Amino acid sequence: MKTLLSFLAALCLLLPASGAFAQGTPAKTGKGTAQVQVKTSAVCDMCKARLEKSLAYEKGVQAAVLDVPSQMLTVTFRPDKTTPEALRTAVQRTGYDADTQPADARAYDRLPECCKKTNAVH
Ligand SMILES: [Cu+2]
Repeated sequence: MKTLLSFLAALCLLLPASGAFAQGTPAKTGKGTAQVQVKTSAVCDMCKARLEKSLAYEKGVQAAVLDVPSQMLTVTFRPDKTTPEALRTAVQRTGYDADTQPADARAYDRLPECCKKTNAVH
């Protein structure tokens, strides 16, 4: 598990510095924060905006950044306020798959055609 975590941490560093990190968020894995990566079914920039906004409203979330090409959502959160499970549920409620968990059907139905997971990343 420890190796997996360091692997994920290394991956994060390789991702382009986008949005939240560039705005001077303190140490990425600073005291009292943790990061989780969730593989989503997001396909475009609209999905990115939708997911990042939705996660930003979740309790305990400090930053949420989606990398569209890899469909990976990186969430920085307070482990004393929320859990990776709750964050994955929030992704599902927004209409996207979260790792192996399928999207909430009703939320998914409300997505515009271009955001359906039958589309390729675009
Ligand atoms: Cu979309």
